[in-house]
Amino acid sequence: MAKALITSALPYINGIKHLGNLAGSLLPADIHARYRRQIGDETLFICATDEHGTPAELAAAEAGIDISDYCREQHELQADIYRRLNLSFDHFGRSSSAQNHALTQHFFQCLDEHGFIEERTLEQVYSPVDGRFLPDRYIVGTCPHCGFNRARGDQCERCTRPLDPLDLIEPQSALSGSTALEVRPTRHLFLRQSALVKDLEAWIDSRKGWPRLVTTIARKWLDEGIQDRCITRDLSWGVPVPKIGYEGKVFYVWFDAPIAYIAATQEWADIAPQSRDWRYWWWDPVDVDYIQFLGKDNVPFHAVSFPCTLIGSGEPWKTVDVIKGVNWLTYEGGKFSTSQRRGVFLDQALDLLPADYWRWWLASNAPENGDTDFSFERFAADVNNDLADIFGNLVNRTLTFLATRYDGVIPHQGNAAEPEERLNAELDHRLDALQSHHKALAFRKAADEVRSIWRLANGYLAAQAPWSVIGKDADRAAVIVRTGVNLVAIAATVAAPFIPETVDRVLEALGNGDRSWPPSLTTLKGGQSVKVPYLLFAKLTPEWVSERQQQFGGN
Ligand code: B3M
Ligand code: ZN
Repeated sequence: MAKALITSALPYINGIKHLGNLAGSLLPADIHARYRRQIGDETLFICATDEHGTPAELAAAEAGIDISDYCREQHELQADIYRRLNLSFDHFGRSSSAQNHALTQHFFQCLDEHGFIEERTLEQVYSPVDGRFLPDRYIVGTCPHCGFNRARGDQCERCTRPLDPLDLIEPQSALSGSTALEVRPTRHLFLRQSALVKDLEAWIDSRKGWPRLVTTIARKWLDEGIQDRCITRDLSWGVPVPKIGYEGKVFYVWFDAPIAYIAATQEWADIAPQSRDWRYWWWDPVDVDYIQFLGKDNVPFHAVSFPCTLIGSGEPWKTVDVIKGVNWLTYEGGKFSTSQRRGVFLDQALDLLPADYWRWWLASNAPENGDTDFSFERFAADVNNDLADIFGNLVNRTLTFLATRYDGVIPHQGNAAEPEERLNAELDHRLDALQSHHKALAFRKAADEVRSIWRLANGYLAAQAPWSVIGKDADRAAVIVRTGVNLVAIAATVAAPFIPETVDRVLEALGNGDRSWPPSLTTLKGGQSVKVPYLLFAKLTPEWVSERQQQFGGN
């Protein structure tokens, strides 16, 4: 039995996330975690809110609440939404936890002892009007690389390049809008990533199975030359820097956020210390497969920065095996934007439809080989076809036929014949393909294969037509119906990682909670009674689509 450690990029605390965040990391991580549990692997799925940094401070200031209250409320709000989306975290923690404070300081001390920390005096932007330094997002201006005019001091949202606030053209304070900015000296700590380049390169070379997108981004960073990285900030909200002379400064959010993958595992272990051991997963572990899920803008931090922290500590920490990075989900031809409230946010999505509609569409259209555009029209067309016509119909017509003609009891007569053998062979082949797509973390292909299995089931029933055979050959009709009910169970089982809530309802109707792998055509036997689940998926009408387009400002 393999062991799978799975993390999703930590959703940032300021506000409810949109469909793009779900598609980029949370959902693929959940599908993979569910699949690994299904095949019997020992699985730990960890996530947390990423709570430090300037956007949180700015949002709390805007809302007029204390930053720690703000984060607590926002954490609860996000946790509730992820529960409703059936994201099966073993733990959803917080980067502001006591565990993360302690662990972040520990990593810093290790790095310092090994000579990887260097003090430098920096010239930083100071705003006399605001009475403070303006790190990162406290300052906005034009990106020197691509000309984007709302670039932030830490990273350009358009070209994704990390920035130094002093790089910005025509900078201004995000707090007061003041352009009367000065440059003043301030002391900061740097992680000497340049001293870790050899180790980092060897580490990257030893990784296998990274998607090309991720390898390309990591290589580009290595080729451009890894820079030393400033890991402290003149802020008060964050993990305090445990060094004399650094009172009142905290670590940079991107230093402590990935450490929270480990710290959130410690939070999880602290809930039941007798039965849970975080070291089992993170400290020199045996045979753990560690997979990180994230959007492409987060790749540099996971392929370069965080590994530098772990490797530079000199301690036997688990590093990631595969980084599954994906492209963007776009919204009706443009970008999703949290700051501009453009797109569909997860609370709105859940108000419109149950989680499985969204989960299915986002997985079966995963932005794996390029960006994917979400539009309500495409969404409705796919949902109607895949979920209502193909899957819903398979379940409904099979189980309704069983209910009306056999009183809901699976018949025992008859023996499987040539059509069932052919079906079985085809099914084996498709289940193998599905497995290999899951192993390759190719979710779009996995969803395609699930759809093919649904179609195979529908095709078998259409060709064998039990409704016409029943009048001529009762034994033969019984075989077909029994096979059909098992096909429904298989169709549900293979879909369980994607649409878990619906699958639960179907398997419950089949009186069989078993969703283990591999599913077989003979699991459900004659004599067992079966119910018909209430309508699984409603069709989305053209009116629904145009109302949504108006509501959300689509085309
Ligand atoms: N919070 C994602 C973002 O806000 C970031 C991920 C952290 S993963 C350690 O872009
Ligand atoms: Zn740019």
